[in-house]
Amino acid sequence: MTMQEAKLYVIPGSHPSRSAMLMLDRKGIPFKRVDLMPVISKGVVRAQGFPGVTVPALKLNGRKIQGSREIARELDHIQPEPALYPADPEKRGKVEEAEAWGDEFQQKPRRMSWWAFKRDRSPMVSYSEGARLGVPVGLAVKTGAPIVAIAARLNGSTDENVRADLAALGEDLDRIDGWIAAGVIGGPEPNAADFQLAPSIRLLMSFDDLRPFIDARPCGEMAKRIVTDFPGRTPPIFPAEWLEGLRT
Ligand SMILES: N[C@@H](CCC(=O)N[C@@H](CS)C(=O)NCC(=O)O)C(=O)O
Repeated sequence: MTMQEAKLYVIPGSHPSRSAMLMLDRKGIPFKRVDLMPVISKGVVRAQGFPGVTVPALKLNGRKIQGSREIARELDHIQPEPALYPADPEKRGKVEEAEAWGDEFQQKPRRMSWWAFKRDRSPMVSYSEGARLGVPVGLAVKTGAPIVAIAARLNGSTDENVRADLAALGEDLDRIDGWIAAGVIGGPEPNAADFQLAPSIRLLMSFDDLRPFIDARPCGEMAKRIVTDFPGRTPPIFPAEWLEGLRT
């Protein structure tokens, strides 16, 4: 079967979008990346005929596949090697469990990012490195206050939620380190859960406030190995007392 060129709709700096890009690269499937502006992306993706409003959204061989987990399964289906899921059902179950947890976990770095951008939009430019949005990134960021306000609201980026996310982060990272210790992720052949989790960790590490607590952990090492480059940097922004839980 001859493959048509794949088209992947993404938002610059979006962590699950990076998961999809990494998995396409892993399979050696060439694709055209279409960068979309957050919030505006919802309408574009719907207009392209996808059932939902989120990125990553992939057009491949006439099919429309939306969601990082769905994309992982479809890629293994159309091209089994290198496999994104283990053949052994028990091992596969564990990878799927870590992957599903990672899909939920995505919301925490997403919520933190919009919380931070609402306070200071200037770091947003760094997250759009290499993106082609159709307008200069600097201008998009300068005029982006309404988009940031909507995204922060839609993602529940309240002080209360972000504070709770930060308080639980140490435990979340311990859980990921536990999966590495158990050999579920972090092995020599990255699987769908590695690709799901690593970009979320890299997005967390883009915060100067958080990087020191993650860098030397097994999950920090794993994330740097799987995602060799991840754009963006946010200077210290969280109140010191919100980071207490990470210090202990
Ligand atoms: N968990 C899903 C959802 C992904 C998701 O929520 N993507 C965000 C970007 S990180 C999005 O499209 N948001 C719409 C917006 O920002 O307007 C996945 O892994 O594909």
